[in-house]
This record gives sequence, structure tokens and C-alpha cells, in this order.
Amino acid sequence: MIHFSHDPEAGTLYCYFTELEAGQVVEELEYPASLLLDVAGQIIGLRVDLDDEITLDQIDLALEYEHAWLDPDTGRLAISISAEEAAQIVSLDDTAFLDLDDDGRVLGIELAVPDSLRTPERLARLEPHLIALEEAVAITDGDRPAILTAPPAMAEDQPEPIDSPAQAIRVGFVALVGKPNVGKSTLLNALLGQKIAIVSPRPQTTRVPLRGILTRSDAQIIFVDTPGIHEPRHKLGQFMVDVARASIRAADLIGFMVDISTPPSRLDERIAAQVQRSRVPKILILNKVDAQPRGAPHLEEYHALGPWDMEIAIAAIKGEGLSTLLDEIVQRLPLGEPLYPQDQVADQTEQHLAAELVREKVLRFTEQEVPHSVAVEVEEWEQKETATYIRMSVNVEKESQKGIVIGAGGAMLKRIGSAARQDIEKMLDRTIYLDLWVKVRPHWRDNLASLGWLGYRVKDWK
Ligand SMILES: Nc1nc2c(ncn2[C@@H]2O[C@H](COP(=O)(O)OP(=O)(O)OP(=O)(O)O)[C@@H](O)[C@H]2O)c(=O)[nH]1
Ligand SMILES: [Mg+2]
Repeated sequence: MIHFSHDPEAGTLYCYFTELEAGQVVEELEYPASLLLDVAGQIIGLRVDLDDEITLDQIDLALEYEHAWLDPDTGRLAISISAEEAAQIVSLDDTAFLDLDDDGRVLGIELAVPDSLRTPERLARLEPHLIALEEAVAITDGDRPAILTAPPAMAEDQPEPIDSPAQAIRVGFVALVGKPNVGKSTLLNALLGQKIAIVSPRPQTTRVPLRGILTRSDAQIIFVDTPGIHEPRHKLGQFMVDVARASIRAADLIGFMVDISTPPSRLDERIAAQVQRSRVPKILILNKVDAQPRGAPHLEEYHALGPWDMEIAIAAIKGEGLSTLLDEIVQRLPLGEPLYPQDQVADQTEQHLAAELVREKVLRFTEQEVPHSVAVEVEEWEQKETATYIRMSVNVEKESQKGIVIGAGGAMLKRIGSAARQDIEKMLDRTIYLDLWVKVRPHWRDNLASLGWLGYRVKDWK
């Protein structure tokens, strides 16, 4: 959790990562601080420049927040109300105070906002995230606070459409949902004209929702590629299904995707029933039309899982039917203002996408239980003179899997590394040096702590 409050008289901005109880703060530390501003000069967050005196454990409460980010090289801890990058960083003359409890944990940060940045215009974006000072006081008394966090970027809480029709374009979130392996990620990449989602012939390739943003003059469509909905057999699977369902709830339009080359399964029926419960427009996307048997024998069975606002047969892999699909989607989206900068294509960091590309190669080159037991983490990412040095760990669950991923004489790891390096270089358009290490993390797919550590936490993706 996180909440901000602002004391206009003292000119102080508070940012707290936990419910405070009276007497909990026993120590204060001072660090240089800055304010993060957006392109319009409005405050969207703060940054403190930490040093080696503070350990990662001490700032764990802050780092739980989805828009908190620590640069391990510089020690800068940035906290923002949104995922966007600050357009301007204004360093403050006064240092910020970090409030610590008796375990040395950082509970919150206080900083003095200079007069020039304390105008209503500057504070406008922060305003909805501020809790009133009375409530902040109540927190100190141990009452349950009215916590206002950064808005989930999903559609439910997006601003109302703008008034002037001249400026309004079609804007909305389109959830691509369906069972594993029907081609959701392939479609996302095809619609965007570039690869941001990994694809494999194995089911359950996508693990976290990935937003791909398509901006054109009349519309901004945010496609949400979701994990395939299936019968979960471990906590990771449950997480995947939970986040996929959350994407259905948050969508302005649902693209229910099926594989028309095979008949509907019980899973298709169940997902269709979930989709039907939503009130937003629903499009039945019949994919893999290139591979379907003559006479489209399954068309009627899928149609019967409806009603659908529209049905369309496509071949995502060949790009067939996509422009019609896009037009049908756009005309069903609400009017609004763009939510992302024009040139932004994905909502994930380069690091996340690069780690996914490594996982994709593991999915492609290894067999049996190995592909699903792998999680890839970026451990180091540093721009050096001639190349970006990237170190990642490939986590598996068993020693035997580690052996398979490394391969005889390291051959498999070399193969994975070399294929991933080519893709990452293409994505970043620069030379990289990729250093892969294989680690055993027993039963991580069923261990909540490991899931959190590896970035599979439901709250991060809702
Ligand atoms: N023949 C054919 N194959 C396709 C088409 N679209 C996707 N595929 C293949 O289907 C497989 C699964 O594709 P993905 O895009 O990873 O499927 P997904 O629905 O994202 O799967 P999960 O992430 O596991 O839920 C891959 O081997 C794709 O190449 C298509 O239009 N025609
Ligand atoms: Mg996928």
C-alpha cells in the first residue's frame, strides 16, 4: 500500500508505505530528494538519493508498491503515481526525511515542496491520490485509512471521455482471452506489427498480462494479451488464471479467441460463459482459419457459445483478417483521450521483455517438464562503452532441470543464450553481452514468497 498527504501550511508532502501507529517512527534519516514532474509540469512523484547505509530489506515496504523503483547502481529510489517516465526531475534544496521504525524499516518519506511547486496547477495530478490530513492523523491512531493508490491502469477507472467531440478519439482496453495456445500472443504481435509477446507451440506460454498499444489518428487501442485460462495445478497457474479473469473484468471490449481447427472443448465453453457475464461488446475471434478442415465444421459449435456482437475468422500467423478485425473493434470502443504517449507500444520495461525472450528460447529448445519450471530474472543491466551488459538468472525447480538447461558441455545454455541475444539486440537495436546463470529454486511455482520475488503477484497485475 501507499498513500500521500500534503500539508499546505507546512508545505510538506508525505508518502507512507504502511499504516502508521502512534510511536512507530523512532528514527529519521536525511537524504537528498527531487520531485518528478510530467510534461505539463505537474508533480507525479518523488525521488530520494539513497546511499549504502540503507539496505534493500529496509526499503522493502516501499518496493512493494507498483510504481516504486530502485536503481541499484545509483541508489535512487523513485516513487510515482503512474508508470510513465518523469519528463522533468527537480532537485530540492531541502533534504527528505525517511521515517524508520525500531527495526530500521523505512515506513515513509517526508519532503518539503518549494512554494513554486505548491500551486494547484502543479498539484492537480497528485490531488486524487492525497488523503486528507485528518485521515492521515486517524492513521496514526490506528484507524483504517482511506488508502488512495495510483489508479489501476485498466479501463474501469479511466477518466470520463472528453467533452469536445472534435478532440475525442476511440480509446479502450481490449482483452484477448481464451484457452492456452489459441494464438492470443501471436495476434497481439501481428496487430502491433512487432514482437512484444513471446509465442510458443506449448500451452501456458504467457504468464502475465501484457499490454500492447496501437495508436492511430482516430483511436488508441490497448490490447491486453492474457495468460490462457486453464485448470490450475499450482499457485503459478492460479495466479495466471486470476490475472486473466481480472483482465476480462477491466476490459472495454473482449476478444474471445478460439482455435477453429479443433472443436470447442469444455474449457472453451467455460471461458465463453465467463465472457458472456461481461456487459461490454464481445467479439468471437476464430483463429487458425488456415489450418481448419474443409467446410469449417466447427464454426457453428463456436457460434453457439455466444451471443457475440461480431464473429470473425482470422489467421493471426499470416496476418489474414486483421484489418477488418481492427475496424470492428475500433467502432465499438468508447470515446476518450489517449492514455499512453503516441510512441509507446508496450507497457513493460525492456528488462521484462528481454527476460521473456530468454524464457521463450527455453520453451522452444527444452522438453517435458523443464519449460514450465523456468522463470527468468534480470540481475544486472548496465550500459558499457560498446555494449549493454545483461546478466540474468534462469531459475528452475530441480537439479536435473538445471542439468538439462545447461546441457552437455554447456551446449544448451549456449544455444538459448545465442538465440535470445539475437532477439534482444533486435528489440533494443544495440549490441548486448548476455550472461546467463542457472539456479535451482525448489518448488518455486507453489511457493508464494518465490512467486512474489519473481514478479508473479496478483496485485502487481490488476
Ligand atoms: N496455423 C496457425 N497457427 C497459429 C496461428 N496463430 C498462432 N498459431 C500458433 O499457435 C501456437 C500458440 O500461439 P501463441 O500465440 O503462443 O498462443 P497463446 O494463445 O498466446 O498461448 P498461451 O500464452 O499459452 O495462452 C504457436 O505455435 C503459434 O505459432 C494461426 O493463425 N495459424
Ligand atoms: Mg500467449
